[in-house]
Amino acid sequence: MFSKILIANRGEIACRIIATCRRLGVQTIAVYSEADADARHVRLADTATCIGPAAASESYLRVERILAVARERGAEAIHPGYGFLSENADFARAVEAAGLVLIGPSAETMEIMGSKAAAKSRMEPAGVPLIPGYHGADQSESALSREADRVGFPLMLKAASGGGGKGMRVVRSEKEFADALQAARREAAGAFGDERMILERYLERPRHIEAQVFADAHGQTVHLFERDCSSQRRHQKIIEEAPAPALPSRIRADLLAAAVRAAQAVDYRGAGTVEFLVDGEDFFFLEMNTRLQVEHPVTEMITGLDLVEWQLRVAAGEPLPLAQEQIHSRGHAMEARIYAEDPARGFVPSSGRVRHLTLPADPNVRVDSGVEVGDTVSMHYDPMIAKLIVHADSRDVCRARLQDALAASFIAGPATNLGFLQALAASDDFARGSVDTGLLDRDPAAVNPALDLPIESLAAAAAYWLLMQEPVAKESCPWDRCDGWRLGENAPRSLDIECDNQRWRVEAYGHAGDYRLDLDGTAWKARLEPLGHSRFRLAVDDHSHQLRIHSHEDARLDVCFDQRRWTLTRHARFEQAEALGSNDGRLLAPMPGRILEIRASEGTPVQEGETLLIMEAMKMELAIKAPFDGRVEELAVEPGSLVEADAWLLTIA
Ligand code: MV4
Repeated sequence: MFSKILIANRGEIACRIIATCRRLGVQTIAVYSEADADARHVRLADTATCIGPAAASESYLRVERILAVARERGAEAIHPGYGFLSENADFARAVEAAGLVLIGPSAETMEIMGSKAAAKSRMEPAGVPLIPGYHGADQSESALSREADRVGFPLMLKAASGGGGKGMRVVRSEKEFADALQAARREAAGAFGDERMILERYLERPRHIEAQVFADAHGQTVHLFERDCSSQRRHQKIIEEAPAPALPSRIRADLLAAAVRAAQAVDYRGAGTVEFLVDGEDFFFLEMNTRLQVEHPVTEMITGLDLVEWQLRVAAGEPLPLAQEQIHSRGHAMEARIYAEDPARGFVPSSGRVRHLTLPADPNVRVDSGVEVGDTVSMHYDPMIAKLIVHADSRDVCRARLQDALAASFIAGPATNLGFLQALAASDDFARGSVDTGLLDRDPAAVNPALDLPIESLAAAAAYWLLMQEPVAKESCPWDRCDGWRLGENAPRSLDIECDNQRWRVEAYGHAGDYRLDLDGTAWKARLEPLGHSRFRLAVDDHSHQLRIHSHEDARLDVCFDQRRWTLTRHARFEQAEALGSNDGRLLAPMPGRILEIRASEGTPVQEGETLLIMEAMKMELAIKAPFDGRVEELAVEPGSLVEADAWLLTIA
């Protein structure tokens, strides 16, 4: 075994590799970019060296710099993780030339699998089923057009040296072919510097099932069963699981045997994944990934093995730890990827500082994460924050545990796909195990329908905010209470609550978690009882429910109820009344509070709607905006000032 390795990666996978190294007594050298100086992988590693600026091309992709660090620090081997340099044959060659070991297959194997045409040519004689098509050398338009007619329509044009989803085109008829070919060639030339194409019959709704294989340098090759990764969006995987649901055992056995033959056909070494498209009873080779994959933990959960340990042993020249007959699959595992992205805005990546991070601390849930509270999710890298991996004896229990793990998770700061993951996990398609690769792109609303806000979620949010307003101590003194106490009877407290651009006005009576909520003329009896760890029991009229409330601490919270997640925002009651007293340009405080920030300065021009100052009132932030274009004439407060309701804040001329 090695005594010291360098990890040419970042984030959760670097942390994951360090964990196994620590267990095996292998020292770790981390490399990092300037943006990652305080990253978790840097903190966990035995030593760490900065290799350049944030952009990957100036840090994690700098081959010479990484090799120099490896030599200086005395690494014997380099683990490339996934992404970055992990499937780069030139890097593999450079590592070898530097007298180091790359934890992965040979450069030659990477090169073959980097080309769809070369890979298919190798698979054919090995008896690995291929999608009917053409991957020949004659790339003239007439040859391709003739082959297209032979393959039939619809067909798929794929860049011969492409990977993932780039340079692909579906062609539905002969008359579309010439234009599609031209467009695909142009795209492929731009993306890969190679305009060669292959043709394949287009499968409309295939499942993506991949086999984990392992090979040592002594001629042994085994599989570690399969994973189903059919739930994808724009080629980004979302939930993966093992075993593949509803895969007949005959097909599973054939597919796994074909995967082993595929690895043998390219003299594979180390951990690899053979991807297949499964269409009814048929399965076809798609491509082989010559790296450890993001979703490897589901395989670890069903086999009880540590794949990084196997990688290290095989790279160090040891034989595979187990023979095929000694490798068993037990139960069911699922992995959900939590991304910093905003499903409400077309899944655009979201970046920023992680202000709160709650991930399940449950022996049934494995959390692989590269991010901690206070860390920044940078737009320079993959937006994955963490992976939740659960295991159970059956798929149904596994799915239930995943749902619970998702509901228990909470991230404030960047937007996340947690609500989308919960919707997918709860969907009929996922429950049946019938998700195909195109489902989420065809119709995201199929698994994530816009649901009306249930009264339970609204009542939970209202009751939570009401409860939080009530002081715990000194309750006996009416002057310290903000729950509407008055001599004689309590006045209603009102809340303006927003969810998905809809607003509700709730009038509330009561205190200490026991309320009457008046909403659009209906009165609801709500009782909220904290159970700890974000769990609450909520009774609405005669029904009670367990649910979770996660507070963002900025007048916003997430309610997880009935396997779904709602994000609710509380608005200041007088928010629309920002122009109180605006006729004479004197802006007054809409409620008592504290001045947090002053954006305006005396004498400067301002525009209508511009935020002039921010105050904190009733635990909320409130922006005071200019009611019209003008100039700030006089500022009457300063940051930190405590103001009464209707206090004069500033004057605009
Ligand atoms: C296909 C296909 C249907 N028919 N090939 C997309 C990524 C690339 N690696 C291969 N891909 C596909 N190839 C034929 N002949 C559908 C896809 C595909 C897909 C495959 C796996 C996982 C997700 C996918 C999402 C859309 C399309």
